[in-house]
Amino acid sequence: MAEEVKLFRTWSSPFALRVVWALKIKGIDYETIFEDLSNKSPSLLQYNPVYKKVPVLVHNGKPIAESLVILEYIDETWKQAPLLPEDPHERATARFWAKFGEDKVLSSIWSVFIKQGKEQEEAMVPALENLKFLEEELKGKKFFGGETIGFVDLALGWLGNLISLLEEIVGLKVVDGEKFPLLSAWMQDFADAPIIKDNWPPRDRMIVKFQALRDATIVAAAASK
Ligand SMILES: N[C@@H](CCC(=O)N[C@@H](CS)C(=O)NCC(=O)O)C(=O)O
Repeated sequence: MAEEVKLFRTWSSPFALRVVWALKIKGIDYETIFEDLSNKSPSLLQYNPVYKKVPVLVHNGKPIAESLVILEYIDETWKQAPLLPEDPHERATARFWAKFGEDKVLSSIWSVFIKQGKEQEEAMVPALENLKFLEEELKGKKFFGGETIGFVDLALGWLGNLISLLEEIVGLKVVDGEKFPLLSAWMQDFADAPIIKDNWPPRDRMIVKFQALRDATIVAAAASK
């Protein structure tokens, strides 16, 4: 039976990009449905009624939501180019770091981005502490997955790009090459990998989008004080 694989996404969603990269790494053909999040399609609401968010992968009519859950599904369904290691402890460790990226790293970096002045300086402290853990985890490895891009790289991959966008918008260095040599090298190696590079949204469009998002968040925070 011919496989039917559909991906509901937006052009800029960092979470959806993880899925794009995973499908490309596995060499899976799929159809893309671009959503307008201000006017979500009935299909998206039907496939992800709980969160109503992208990405959603629909495989032979069956939906899977939440990007990290989708990555695991992809890895279990198409065995070529494995994303997770085989050993149970190594698999658990990979899931741990992906979760750490989600729970701690992303939110602490985002906090630096949407704050200003003294509050921003304060927000830098936990952000740098979290990045230090990632720096340690990269010791002796090119990618979090070892020699090749794996589950943790895809989970954190967006962050590599996001940090440099945010640094440009805010005019602040977060991942300093001297303090974080391994993380800096990883960000470069990840961004330069052909599958990643070829599926990255245009940087100038992202700058405009994230600048607007930052401005709106700052205005909303000031209004609620
Ligand atoms: N935890 C989710 C996050 C997905 C997410 O936040 N998607 C955003 C786009 S980047 C979205 O669909 N937002 C629509 C909404 O919040 O209504 C995942 O990993 O898939």
